[in-house]
Amino acid sequence: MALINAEPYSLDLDPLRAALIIIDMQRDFLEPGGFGAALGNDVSLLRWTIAPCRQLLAQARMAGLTVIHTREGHRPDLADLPPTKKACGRLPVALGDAGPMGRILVRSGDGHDIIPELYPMPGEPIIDKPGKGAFHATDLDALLKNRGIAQLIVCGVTTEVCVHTTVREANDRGYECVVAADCAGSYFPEFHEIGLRMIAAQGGIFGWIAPSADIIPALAEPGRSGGCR
Ligand code: C5J
Repeated sequence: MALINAEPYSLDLDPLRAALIIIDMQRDFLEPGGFGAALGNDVSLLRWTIAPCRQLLAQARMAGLTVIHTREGHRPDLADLPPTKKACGRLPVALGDAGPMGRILVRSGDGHDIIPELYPMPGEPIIDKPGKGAFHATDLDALLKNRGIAQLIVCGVTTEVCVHTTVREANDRGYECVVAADCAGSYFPEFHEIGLRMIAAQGGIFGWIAPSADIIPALAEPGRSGGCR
């Protein structure tokens, strides 16, 4: 066990029972010319998370942690896309339509895939999720339980949407979550800040927050040999 200097108080991390989960670092959300940018968002507000995420990912891999990636997206026949989600926002281009990088948030288009900087290594599970939360309509819970994982280090985009929903779902299922604050981001900086504060408020109502620099030393727990699980 290793203590992470976190808010609202230190978290005892057991790297043998912890996983890193990277939420929706997909080209359509992060790349100039993708769906997010086409909607008028400033993707640079998400892109500053890439470097710290890469560092956290590299250290988690070196420490032999389970690393899980998620992608938000739908079946090509859109059978899992609720009409309410398709209609949401009355956007000029809707989910499932042809977008700048293939069909928007459909599990085939280039935009749906994970950015090259954080691309999964062979053997790292990818959870394709139709919703905001990574537990909804996926096998994530089974995967974690079968590996004996009880603690999640969470990063990705966006803080107040898919990161938040996943942390809330995980909390309800009994997982301890720490969000790596500098490895999560939002198109709305104020939502990022408030989103983090909401997690740690009220004695850590949904979990913990900590900078990645305070999480990384806990991964390299003395005596841990590393290697893939
Ligand atoms: C959104 C996400 N914002 N990954 N998705 O629709 O947060």
